[in-house]
Amino acid sequence: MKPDLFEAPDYYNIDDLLSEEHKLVRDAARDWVKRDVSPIIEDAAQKAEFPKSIIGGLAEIGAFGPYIPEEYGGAGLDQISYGLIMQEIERGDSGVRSTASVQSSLVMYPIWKYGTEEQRQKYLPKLASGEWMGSFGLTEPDHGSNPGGMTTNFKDMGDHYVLNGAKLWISNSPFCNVAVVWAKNEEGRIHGLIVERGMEGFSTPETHNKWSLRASATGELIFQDVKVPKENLLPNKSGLGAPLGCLDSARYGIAWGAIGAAMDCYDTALRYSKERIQFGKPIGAFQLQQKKLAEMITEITKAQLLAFRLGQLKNEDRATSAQISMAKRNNVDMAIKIAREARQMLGGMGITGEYPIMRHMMNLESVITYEGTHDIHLLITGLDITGFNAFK
Ligand code: TGC
Ligand code: FAD
Repeated sequence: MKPDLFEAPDYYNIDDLLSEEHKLVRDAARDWVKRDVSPIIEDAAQKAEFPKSIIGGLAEIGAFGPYIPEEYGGAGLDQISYGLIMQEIERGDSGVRSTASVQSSLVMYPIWKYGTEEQRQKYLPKLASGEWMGSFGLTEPDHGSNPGGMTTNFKDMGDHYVLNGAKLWISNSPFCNVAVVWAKNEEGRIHGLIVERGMEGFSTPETHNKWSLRASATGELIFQDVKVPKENLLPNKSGLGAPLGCLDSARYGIAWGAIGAAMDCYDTALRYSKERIQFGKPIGAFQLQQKKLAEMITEITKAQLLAFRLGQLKNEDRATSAQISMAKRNNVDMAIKIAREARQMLGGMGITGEYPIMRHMMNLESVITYEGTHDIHLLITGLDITGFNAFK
């Protein structure tokens, strides 16, 4: 892969809206991605291997629990810093951002918000340092967009629970030490359980042959009569709203992360357009290529403003789930369209691993599907503005 010459676009001087702390956090993540992710990521994606060597670096830049209080090992940052970290990591690769999103928003967040003090003390510091890695099991083979239909279940055996069922498409599953698993009790109420690797009957087979998110490990979580200690139930929230609350935090991070992938594609295409000569001049001098670049920077700028405003609302605890859905949907769609246009601008070179664009483009096919598909988020906006529920 070519050396990482990335220069971040900031067409509307959005940096002026950031605090010194935001910029320090952002720049540390940016430098780390350039130094430790860019040189290895293409090879990892080609080999379809999660690069475990980056776990320590992710912890150091605060990507594991950016907004979790410092007393539990988190970075204690605000929501805009969290977003900026996700933006920078996804500028490197969506799969790396996935690993951080799952660890922070889908594993640490529910333990912090719905867990006991003992659970927080036991798990959060180890997850923040990367000593332990987590996964989040909501999706099942027959229940993706409709997680409320899940069949994974647990029974109360007096001094422990017995868990049965299967989860599919689970990021980090093949190497996770702990999994936050959503399952129904005998009354059909959804609860979160912390399942640890090594519990008898718990297995995590890897899903192979992905064309997308190849540098992230994806797999299953299978539970066959797994004995789960009673103290591993998250007691402070139940019902579908509990996992969906975690998704709000992860979807918000994705709204920022997608900007990173788009910025990388735009920056690569812009540089290429100035260097690549056809018909005696740089391709960037042709109006059709300028149209592509001008539309890209316009869409990136709009997405940056959307994410920044949403971050302000999140900091004030005023962001609604529907607002988060809109930002996730818009920004991922923006990024995938930019990746497709940018790839074309590089001609044949665009399909090679010499440049990051095709990898981003393929990754974004997962990002537009997970954490709620593009269509599901549209229906969430539709419900919010009309009051009519298209899911029922
Ligand atoms: P519905 O009846 O609307 O709601 C059930 C309960 O949940 C509440 N609720 C929420 N709470 C918090 N945050 C949200 N975003 C919420 N949305 C709804 C709701 O108020 C209700 O509460 P209560 O107290 O009345 O019971 O549920 P539904 O069954 O009709 O489904 C609604 C729908 C389709 C929007 C939802 O299920 C959905 O979002 N589906 C998409 C599924 C999804 O996003 N799965 C993601 C799996 S995890 C993943 O993809 C990780 S990828 C990680 C990575 O690598 O980055
Ligand atoms: P389906 O729900 O079967 O949807 C198929 C199509 O039907 C989609 O286009 C959808 O938009 C459409 N559709 C569904 N319902 C409606 C409707 N009511 N109206 C209109 N259209 C509809 N899950 C986890 O729990 N944890 C993870 O860590 C995780 N990581 C993932 C990593 C990757 C790489 C991928 C690809 C997925 C991951 N997922 C994870 C699962 C992801 O959240 C689901 O794939 C996603 O929610 C969609 O579910 P599905 O694949 O079953 O598609």
